[in-house]
Amino acid sequence: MTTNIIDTAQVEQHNASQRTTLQADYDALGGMLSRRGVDIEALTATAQTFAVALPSWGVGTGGTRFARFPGKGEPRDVTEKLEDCAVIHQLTRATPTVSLHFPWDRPSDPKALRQQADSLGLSFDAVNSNTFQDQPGQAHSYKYGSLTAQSQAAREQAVAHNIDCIELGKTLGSKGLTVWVGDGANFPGQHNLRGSLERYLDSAKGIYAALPDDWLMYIEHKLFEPAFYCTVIADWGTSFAAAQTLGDKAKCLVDLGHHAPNTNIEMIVARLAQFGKLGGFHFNDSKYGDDDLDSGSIDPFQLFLVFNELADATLRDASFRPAYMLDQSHNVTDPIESLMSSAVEVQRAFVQAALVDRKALANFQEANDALQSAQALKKAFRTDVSPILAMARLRAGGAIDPVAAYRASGYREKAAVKRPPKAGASGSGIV
Ligand code: PSV
Ligand code: MN
Repeated sequence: MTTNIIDTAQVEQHNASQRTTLQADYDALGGMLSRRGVDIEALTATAQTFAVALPSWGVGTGGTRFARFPGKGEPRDVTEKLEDCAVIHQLTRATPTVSLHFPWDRPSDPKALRQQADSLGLSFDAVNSNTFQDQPGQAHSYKYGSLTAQSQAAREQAVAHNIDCIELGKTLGSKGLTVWVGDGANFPGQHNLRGSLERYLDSAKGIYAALPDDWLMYIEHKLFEPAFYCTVIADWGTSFAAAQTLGDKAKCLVDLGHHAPNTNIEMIVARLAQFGKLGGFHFNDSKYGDDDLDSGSIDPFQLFLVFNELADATLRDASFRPAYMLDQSHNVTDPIESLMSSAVEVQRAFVQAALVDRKALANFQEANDALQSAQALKKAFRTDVSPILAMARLRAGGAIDPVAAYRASGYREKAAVKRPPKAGASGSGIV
């Protein structure tokens, strides 16, 4: 029995107030789509298959290295983070899993945490290791790197931490470990560029050896930050080479924000999928760099093009299932609202990509009709599939308008009373 955090009567009341309008919009869209030979019911069923994992660190207010402006009623520990994640899933029905970050989320009793998740209708996605910060009492500093550090002791400590994350993840029911290291250099000459990657591979082999057979290791690349001259795993090419070197259980993870502006990310997606190494995503959006803005808030067309490649890859191999996760920092919004809206934006791109007339597109491509090829994509992208998304939520027991239902529930105000700020609480977002 799943415990619903928001009173289901309140959600029903919200849905009742919007149901007639939704049905009218849904019927109108259904008529329009059927004239294009598309069955709206099939698309709604497709929408219902969509799921994206929530980052535990996303439910607290994030910040920049200049400041963090915490909101009211923020979760103070991992159990409160799970409660917020459960609210997001209850209203969107699109976020059934949570990705934990250790040691930020280290539970005192992993079995009890798993039970709590279970009772809230949640389970755990990939766990994330953290060797980009020093932790209190840690023997060796990561100031000069972790998996790639010159210091063998620091490298061994970083490997041991990753293995510890795997062990914790096993108890929680996770099936993957995401490894992102901030290792890199701030000055030309600071690193022997080849040597640091050799050390990375050597350390990563130690982690890979501890992976259970049914687990994946996701290698996340990032162009820059915190290392501003060069990052050891800077791009998909290096990530791909590392995944190839490690073995079948190692895959590449694409965080949308970890590329230079204007990078053709959908092409990276196509390449990695073609060679069987696309493991998953961290979704977010950006304008200038790794801004960690809400998914789809700046360039929804790019998100659509990414899903267009994923739809193509799925047609070629029905078993292709990359892991989807959000990875965002919410500095000026209520994180629950941002995560709900973002999950819906990613789901929107997923459904729009399913709308592409692939036969027509292939014919236009064959005929070298560049204009019509582009229009075939635009036609799908321009279609407002909001009624499909809302209907999918309604049928799955969620809210027609998750943000409106959330605001009406008064959840944040109640959390503010229940959760007064606590010194040393495990926050979230990197400041
Ligand atoms: C690094 O910028 C990153 O994208 C990695 O996924 C980290 O685990 C996460 O952000 C931490 O916020
Ligand atoms: Mn990320």
